[in-house]
Amino acid sequence: MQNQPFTFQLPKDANPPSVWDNHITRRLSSMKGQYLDQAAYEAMLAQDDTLLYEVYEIQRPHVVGEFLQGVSIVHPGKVGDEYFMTKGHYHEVLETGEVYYCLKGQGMMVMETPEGDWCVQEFRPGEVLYVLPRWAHRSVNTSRDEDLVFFFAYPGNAGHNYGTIERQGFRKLVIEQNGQPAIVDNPRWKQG
Ligand code: M6P
Ligand code: ZN
Repeated sequence: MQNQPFTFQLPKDANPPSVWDNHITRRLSSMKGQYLDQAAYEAMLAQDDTLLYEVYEIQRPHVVGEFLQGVSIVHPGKVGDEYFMTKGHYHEVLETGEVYYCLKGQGMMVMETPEGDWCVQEFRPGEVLYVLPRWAHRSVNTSRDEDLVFFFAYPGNAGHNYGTIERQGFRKLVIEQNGQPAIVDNPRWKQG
């Protein structure tokens, strides 16, 4: 780990940033129960445990005052009509936000709060997306054939709470309808 201030470059295409410590890969098998079309999910998994997304993380202490930063790449594809997406999470420390900067591709950030608010914002290259404290977040790649690539930074003490989303899902899904991305209610969303 660096003990001096440092700089690094962000990728212009789907390459990793010039500095990173952990390479996290998430495959279809880690998304059990998350996609609406369970039959399509099982059929796809039987063929191949497809790589859905990757995270290149710069290691920093998980403490107040630090920022955890990195680059994520969500690959294009669908399970049934539902686009490839990240697991999504709340922060363990709910009152912590996250900054995203879209480098490449097209997609959407699906967000919601424990109070019942929801919001979907588009990822556009060159734009910053700010996830407020208290908002669960999931990135979705809505492109047919291009990676969605973004930089992220969040407080070192935030932590990831995956359990809530694993149990209840997100209120909204992003699916392909008539060849276009559409935001629809998640019929399986349940409180708790
Ligand atoms: C973003 C950041 C990371 C996160 C990653 C993948 O890049 O929020 O902290 O790990 O997305 O999302 P998830 O952890 O929900 O799988
Ligand atoms: Zn987060």
